[in-house]
Amino acid sequence: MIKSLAVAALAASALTLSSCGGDLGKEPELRVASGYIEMGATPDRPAAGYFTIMGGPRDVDLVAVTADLAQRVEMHESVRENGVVTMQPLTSAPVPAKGKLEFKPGGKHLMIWNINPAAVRVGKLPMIFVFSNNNNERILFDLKIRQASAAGDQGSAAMDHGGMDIGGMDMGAADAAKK
Ligand SMILES: [Cu+2]
Repeated sequence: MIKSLAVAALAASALTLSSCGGDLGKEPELRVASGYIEMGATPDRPAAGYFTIMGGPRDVDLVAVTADLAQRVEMHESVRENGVVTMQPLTSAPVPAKGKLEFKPGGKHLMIWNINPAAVRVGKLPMIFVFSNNNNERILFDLKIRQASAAGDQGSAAMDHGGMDIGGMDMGAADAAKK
């Protein structure tokens, strides 16, 4: 947690430096800048979603991401401890003022179950990003859908998420053990 805050602070300061030449005096606007979905290796496995959100004038939290054309969307964070990657559900993620929030392979990510086949054919999934400001401001953004990396193409996203799926199964087993 402390580590991720430090990373966010670094990202924020880098952004401040790089934007010096450009939009001086212009208010930053909270927005989804980019993103994509990578399908699971097989249809029964969840897809992974990654994106970058640029912060506005104030700190806010991303509190949910939803899609009408998917059965379920969850925010997760993968954490490596003692060489083992597990993932934890996230209820919110901070978007620092004038900074950015990144969901990327090996870190925070979306897991998306059962995307509507029509959306997969079109190659994009309309998503709703819900924030903690302005009575839960909603930003609509289409994430492009990519097929899972083929076996010959060792895409880091697919590899990382393969590890996380194991973490998810472990979590499920732990839940079952409690009952
Ligand atoms: Cu996950």
